[in-house]
Amino acid sequence: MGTAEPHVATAAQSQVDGFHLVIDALKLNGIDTLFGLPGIPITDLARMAQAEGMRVISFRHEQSAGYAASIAGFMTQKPGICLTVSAPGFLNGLTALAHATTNCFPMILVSGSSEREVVDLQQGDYEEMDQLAIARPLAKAAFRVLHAEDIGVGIARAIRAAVSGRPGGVYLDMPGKLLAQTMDAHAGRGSLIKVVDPAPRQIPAPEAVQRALEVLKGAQKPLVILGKGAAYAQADAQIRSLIEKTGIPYLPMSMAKGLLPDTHAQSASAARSYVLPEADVVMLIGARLNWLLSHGKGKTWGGRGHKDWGGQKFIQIDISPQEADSNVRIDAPVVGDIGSCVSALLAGVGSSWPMPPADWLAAIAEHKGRNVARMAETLARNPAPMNFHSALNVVRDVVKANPEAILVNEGANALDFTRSIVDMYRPRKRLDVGTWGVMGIGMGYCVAAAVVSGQQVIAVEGDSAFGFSGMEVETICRYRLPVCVVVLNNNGVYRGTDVNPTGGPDAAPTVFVKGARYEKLMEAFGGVGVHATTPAELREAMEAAVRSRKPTLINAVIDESAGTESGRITSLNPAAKKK
Ligand code: ADP
Ligand code: TZD
Repeated sequence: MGTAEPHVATAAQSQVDGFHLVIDALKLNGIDTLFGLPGIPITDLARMAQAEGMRVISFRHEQSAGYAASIAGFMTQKPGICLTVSAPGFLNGLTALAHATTNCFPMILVSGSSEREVVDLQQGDYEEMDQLAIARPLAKAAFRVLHAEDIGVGIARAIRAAVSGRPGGVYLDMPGKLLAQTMDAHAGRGSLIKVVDPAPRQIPAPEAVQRALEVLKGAQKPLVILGKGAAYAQADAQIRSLIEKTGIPYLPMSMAKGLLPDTHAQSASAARSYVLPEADVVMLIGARLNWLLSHGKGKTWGGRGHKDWGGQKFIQIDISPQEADSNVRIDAPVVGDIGSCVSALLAGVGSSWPMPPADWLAAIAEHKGRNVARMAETLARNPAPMNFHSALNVVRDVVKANPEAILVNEGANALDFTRSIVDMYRPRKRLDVGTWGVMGIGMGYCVAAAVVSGQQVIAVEGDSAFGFSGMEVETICRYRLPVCVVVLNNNGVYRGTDVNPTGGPDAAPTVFVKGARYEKLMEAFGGVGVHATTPAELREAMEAAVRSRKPTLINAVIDESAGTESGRITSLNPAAKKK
């Protein structure tokens, strides 16, 4: 493969090629970073992008590059770009594209593709695949550009589709031939589009706001639920103001933790199982009533049977008009962007909004107090071997001392315990498995979080979860990123104690090599590896990592019998239900 030629070659002084039109179109729209993995036909695109001053982050697997792009989109409100080769590279990136769409993160998967004529006649081209057709159902939108003069429009459409309305994943197909096409440089420059107002504000209808305020006013036991849409919206001050002016207790969904500090007096997190069935009016802000909220019905919500409505009224603030009534009746949908909706509600709330009834707040405080005391007792124990609680007690302290640090989290028990034990203090600092509960986001998220923010990243990983993207520790070392990975190692998926019932030589399906030394993986690439078997060792290693900002992997060995099947969602397991 040829190396990147300087921007404009002599004979073609007045010509521009597809490569440069793509780069210039992205830069024109403030996109300065590409996450990807090179190969035919996009190697030179990556090289030229770097030569033109873009940050190009190369991964070891496209799935990690894709997850990086998706979370960069969540953090910045600009589409994260993932660049892949055709067919297999494209397919490797596709999981992340679907993940972005599912989680409402703006992302653009740009994949090189083979020659249209050959693909369409199925003549067996190198990495032949009808990528556009395959991407379409998994993306919010999918486009292909065939002519250099359309690159500007293609990228503009992709950006708008990714960030406007409900954000999502967009696929952009770039046949190899397109990148090498040339056109008149002046016309080329003129064909690029700087997208004006890519995510326009969507002002809610005044009557919808009024309706919501009336429902809220009638509440005896109001509750607000903040979802990751609220975190994405970057309307932090308005949201905090609405919560504090109304005095309504709130529950943050996982990635909305820290939107207000978890230590806030109005946080009802520690009384979650009390407030959900008890609340009479629930205002959802950027949160869907999907499985993570038990579909808004059933016993979690005080319903008698598992599909019964609990009797509460719902207000839902969401940018998607189709979201309301997806699971239960929404009495007051407020459709618009969260910043505009919350501002409109705030204006209606004014300065004399009555506080929620004192007995509701007192009952929540009592439940909280009891649960917090119980948790404190558990966290203070120091069992040998270490368990999830004694290890996470350390992480909790380190995050408290470093509130700007970004916490990446995946696993089953490793996820559930971290979510409930580790308090977050700032918005958008907790990045996790999201709507699907997908494993494999870990190292890709770490790379993107460090690249985008420059902040220290701390990843808390189940040992199984880590394995999905573990090779990216090389990427972390290569770019010298301030990432500290803590692998909570209990020798398997969920636990390491299963045995093969036949007595045969194969390990049980959930069990890994016992006593694996994950820290050596980091050492292999020049990072710091630590084997920690006590909370004191874990603490020392984490503090050193944060101090030095060196790539660090701490193999935190915990009790292999700690944890439950699937963590908190054992009940979704058909086999476990039968037991
Ligand atoms: P969680 O998993 O935290 O409960 P979800 O991903 O289920 O959150 O819900 C996020 C919701 O936020 C989606 O329904 C999405 O349409 C909505 N959303 C995303 N961005 C915005 C925004 N800027 N304004 C309004 N709603 C938004
Ligand atoms: N594959 C993918 C892509 N996503 C998944 N969620 C799973 C498989 C199934 N799965 C979970 O839901 S959690 C998990 C798997 C394999 C790993 C749990 O083990 P762990 O964490 O070691 O990461 P704990 O702390 O030991 O439970």
